[in-house]
Amino acid sequence: MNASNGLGDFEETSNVGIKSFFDSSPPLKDAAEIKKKTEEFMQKNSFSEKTRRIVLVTSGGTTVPLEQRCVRYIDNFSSGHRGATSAEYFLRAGYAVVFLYREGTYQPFCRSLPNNPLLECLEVTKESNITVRPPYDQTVKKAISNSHVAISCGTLLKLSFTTIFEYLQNLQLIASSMSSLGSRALFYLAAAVSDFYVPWESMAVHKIQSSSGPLDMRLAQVPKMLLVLRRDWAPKAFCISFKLETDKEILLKKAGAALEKYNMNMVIANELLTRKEEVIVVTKAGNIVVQRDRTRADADVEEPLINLIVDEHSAACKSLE
Ligand code: PAZ
Repeated sequence: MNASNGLGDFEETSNVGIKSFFDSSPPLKDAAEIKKKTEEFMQKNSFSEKTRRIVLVTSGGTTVPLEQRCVRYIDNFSSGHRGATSAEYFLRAGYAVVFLYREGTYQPFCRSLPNNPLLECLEVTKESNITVRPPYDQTVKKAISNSHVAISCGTLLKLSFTTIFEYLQNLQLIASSMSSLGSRALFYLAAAVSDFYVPWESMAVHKIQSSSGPLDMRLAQVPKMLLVLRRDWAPKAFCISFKLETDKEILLKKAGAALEKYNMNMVIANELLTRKEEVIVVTKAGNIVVQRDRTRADADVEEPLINLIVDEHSAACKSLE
């Protein structure tokens, strides 16, 4: 089971494959509500401030359920750190951010909190009040206020997914609402998306029984949505996909191939073990190595990365004006 932006290496995407993927997927829960929220968000950020750009940041990994009443699923390593960190820097750069994240993964402004904030950060005082205990008090205050400011100003919309079905349905829905933004729309697709899945109609309904012996399972290939994203859903948008490999030798080759094949503006290449230190931005004009500032312990590689992207996106918007 590999994970990627839905860019498998072997199978071309046909409209038929994509249509049948969506037709056979279980309906997205709350689709009408998500559509309404997304459209309101686009409206607010398009018309209240003419120059505001909007980015969709996808974050975390998709699951592949093995049973319809799901007990078991295939998952991948992605923690959502890249997406959450990037969303913060896009907000600082003045973008409105739709943050499409895997349930339970890192959230913008909460990266420095412990995994179990309630139990570790809070304490009951003598007067039976609940307070945030040091040393978390400052971090929690900052996290709450940054996050609330972004949400209450209407510049951060958070939407979640768990399965590959939910992720791709959300992506289609959000991309379609963003298409009216033209070149002001940016797609930053950092989620680790399953390449293979079990089609809903061929999936066991109930828990698979171990008494039936060893499990043989055939996984279908997930259709390559980047092609339709580019071609049909949001053709004028600035599109950035990610490529993760564990073998340095093939990383740049595969990132370059994705750039061409899916007509991306950029592909961000990263290696599993060094992904928080360094990424390589692959573009048609050449490759740029981006590293975090190692003189600062708390520096993120996303800081120079998002600066670079904002500059490139600005230049692309200007050239299309
Ligand atoms: O989520 P995370 O911070 O643990 O990891 C980020 C990442 C490696 C998933 C991301 O940078 C990435 O490369 N996403 C696409 C992965 C792929 O090729 O499927």
